[in-house]
Amino acid sequence: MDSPELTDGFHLILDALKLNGIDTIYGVAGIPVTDLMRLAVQEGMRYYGFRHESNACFAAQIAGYLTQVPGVCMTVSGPGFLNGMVAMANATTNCFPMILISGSSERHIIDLEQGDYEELDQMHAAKPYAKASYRVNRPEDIGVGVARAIHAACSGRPGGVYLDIPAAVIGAAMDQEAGRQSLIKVIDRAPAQIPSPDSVKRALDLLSNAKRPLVILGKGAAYAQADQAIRRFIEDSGIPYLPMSMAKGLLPDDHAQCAAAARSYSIGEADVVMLVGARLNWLLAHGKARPWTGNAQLIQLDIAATEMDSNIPIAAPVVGDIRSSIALISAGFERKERPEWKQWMATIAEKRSKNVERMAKTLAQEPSPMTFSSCLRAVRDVLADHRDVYVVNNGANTLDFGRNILNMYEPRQRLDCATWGTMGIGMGFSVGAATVSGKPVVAVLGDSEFGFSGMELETICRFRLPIVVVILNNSGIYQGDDPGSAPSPTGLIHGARYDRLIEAFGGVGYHATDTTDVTEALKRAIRDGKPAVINCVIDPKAGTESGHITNLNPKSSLTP
Ligand code: ADP
Ligand code: TZD
Ligand code: MG
Repeated sequence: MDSPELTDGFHLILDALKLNGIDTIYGVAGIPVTDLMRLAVQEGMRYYGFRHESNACFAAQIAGYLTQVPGVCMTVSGPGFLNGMVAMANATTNCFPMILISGSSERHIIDLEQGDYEELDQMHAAKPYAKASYRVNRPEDIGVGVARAIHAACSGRPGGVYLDIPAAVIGAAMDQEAGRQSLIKVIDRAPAQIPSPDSVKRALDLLSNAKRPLVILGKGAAYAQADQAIRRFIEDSGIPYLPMSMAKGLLPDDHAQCAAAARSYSIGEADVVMLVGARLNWLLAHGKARPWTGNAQLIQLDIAATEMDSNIPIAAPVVGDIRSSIALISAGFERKERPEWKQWMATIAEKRSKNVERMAKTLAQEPSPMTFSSCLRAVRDVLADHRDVYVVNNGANTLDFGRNILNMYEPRQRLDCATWGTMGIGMGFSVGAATVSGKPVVAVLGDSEFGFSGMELETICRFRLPIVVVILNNSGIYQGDDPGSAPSPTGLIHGARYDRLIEAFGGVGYHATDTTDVTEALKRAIRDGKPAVINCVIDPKAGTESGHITNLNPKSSLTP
């Protein structure tokens, strides 16, 4: 008798991913997933091997954010899994869809704590930080496990999902046909969630009675990929809007209705604020502290019902997906002349011009050494001619100045630490963005931020990715120490030549001491399309402690 054709966990995992349109894996190899990665490559999937799981996991989640298909990160058990967990928590906090798949050790040894190789109860360890955490205990359940992970990652509010696959299951064989039939092609990853007609009417009533309405666009709006509908609603209504950092570019930053350069004024004076995929968290002072004045009634468009009233009362909650919600609000919105709104927009535009003028004066200065402002102005001007570039921006001052100075013109092309203030996203996000978009990436990073993931320079050189890392090197976290003094808690080494690090891997290093250097180097690096580092020497005293959130930093009243 012929022996039956067999398949095994290795093949079933990859088949389940491929069946669901997942063709890329980010990870770090080792027991028990090494052969899984080899097989993935053999079967035509893209595998990007990193130097640390955190960075692989950051790459996966930003791929998920950009494509709405969950990014997949794969790690070994125990420490490799835990290395990925900070990034997985970051995905959940930021509502990015991703799946972390880790191999795990022998269940019967783990559960009796008998000391297996890389022993850890990973499924339970992941639970507090994941939107969902599952374990597959039999090869015939791999299909269900992957399908459930996809649903959990993408439906409703997206997030990070953990999928635990013990080594024994990865290696286990089963009948090939039964295995094939056990796989599931997910029909609808993120079902539309239509808001109730009542909720839409309530929002429209509030809006039409407003005198000074304001829209705040968050990264939930960017994620929803309802770009045209959002733009049309804003333009048809004439309402001024503010983009949260990763919503920049949803409408171009130089749009006539952009209120970003009059942010405090517009929030403080608005009588109705419509939040579109933005939470009232610390980034919006919880809707309570300055610039909020208690003047505004709120409309909130969000897919998560539990988000409503989380900080202050929401007068018109609209629970649904943004594509559906915006379509209904847009359809119900009465288009007519509203002189009051025009006047309001004009006042904002006037404030904005004044602020822009003031900022232009600062930006035009050429101090030596460079400041954040002068260096970023040079970066801004080069990027204005390269609007397909994805910008990853992180650090403290580097982030705060970068958010204000670097203009975005296209949706979802600005990526940063966002909700959690996480340092270390720089290189992972860059790899994720480069690999899913095929476009050049310019990562504008603080020297401390870069250090969290700097070894991935080797990764970008190995895969020859078009990533240019611009390091704003002020010799420290927020500020640098005086030359020659003992290292302080915030100081980093003076005169560090980050440009030389990438040369070790065959990439191109540039050392920039003035804005002409920055301009020339960035132009060349983007044109070459090869991995590069531009080490920009910034005045160590140019930054402020904690950047723009000094108010969150406790200070002892007892020490001088
Ligand atoms: P930002 O940091 O830009 O202000 P947040 O991360 O705070 O944005 O808020 C994003 C919000 O968008 C979350 O509350 C999330 O539930 C919501 N969201 C994500 N995707 C969608 C979607 N497709 N439709 C509606 N809301 C969404
Ligand atoms: N660790 C992690 C994971 N996240 C953090 N946010 C911090 C530590 C604390 N931290 C910040 O909040 S910003 C920052 C750290 C270490 C680095 C700031 O230095 P930088 O930027 O060089 O990146 P600037 O331009 O010097 O301000
Ligand atoms: Mg720094």
